[in-house]
Amino acid sequence: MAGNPKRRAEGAPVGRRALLGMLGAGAVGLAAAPYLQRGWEGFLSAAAEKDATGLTGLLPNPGGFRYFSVVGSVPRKDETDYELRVDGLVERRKTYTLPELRAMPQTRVVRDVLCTDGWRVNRTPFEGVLLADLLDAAGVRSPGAAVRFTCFDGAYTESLTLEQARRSDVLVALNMQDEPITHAHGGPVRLYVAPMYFYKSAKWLSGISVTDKVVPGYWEERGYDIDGWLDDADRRGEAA
Ligand SMILES: Nc1nc2c(c(=O)[nH]1)N[C@H]1C(S)=C(S)[C@@H](COP(=O)(O)O)O[C@H]1N2
Ligand SMILES: [Mo]
Repeated sequence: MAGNPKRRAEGAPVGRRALLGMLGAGAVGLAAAPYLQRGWEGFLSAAAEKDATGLTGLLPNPGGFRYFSVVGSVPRKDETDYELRVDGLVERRKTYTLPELRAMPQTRVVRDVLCTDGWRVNRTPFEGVLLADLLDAAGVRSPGAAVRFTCFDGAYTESLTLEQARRSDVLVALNMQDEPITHAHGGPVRLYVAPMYFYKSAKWLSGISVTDKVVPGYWEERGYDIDGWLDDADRRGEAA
């Protein structure tokens, strides 16, 4: 973590913790601290050392990912109660259900996922609705210039400029690794901002609000760069 250019030392690990609350109550007290310090593999081995019950065998294999949440527990939502609200500086506010999002044209993006903590997962498919399509449907009005994202975990927020938000590799994602996004990965709907560090990809997405300027997100208020570009990203990108 030290020396990571995306994070200032004083802003670093405040409140950052793993998503163990979702994975099974028994695992929480056991392993939250080792997980933080050593990452998933460290967590698994630490848990295995202490756990004679076989509990860790029940934890899903994250396939190179680590699960992150800034809160301890997040309500589960599915097609019966999930809603995504688009509002702010738009002509037409709209609230989408999960079936409505699934019925819209879907775009697939396959890139490498990188977290500022240093882990990466290469060639990860995400699929969903272009954020640009939702913005077009809503009709951005003056002086709209940025987008603010809110989450049904009640805490996390993110932001993009309108230009970034309209890129053809920025999705309101419904699938990840060719399966519906799991709760632990931010399902049923998360943001996926392919050209930026994964902290930009807000999990449990519930709100998209057009604003007149960028409002710094949760980690950005705690020291992360608002500029989340990956080193190899094409910053001009392609508007969708
Ligand atoms: N709502 C919410 N979204 C979030 C986060 C979070 O804590 N809460 N963490 C971010 C960070 S730092 C990363 S690396 C990824 C982790 O996604 P994953 O848990 O699916 O691996 O989610 C991002 N989006
Ligand atoms: Mo991250």
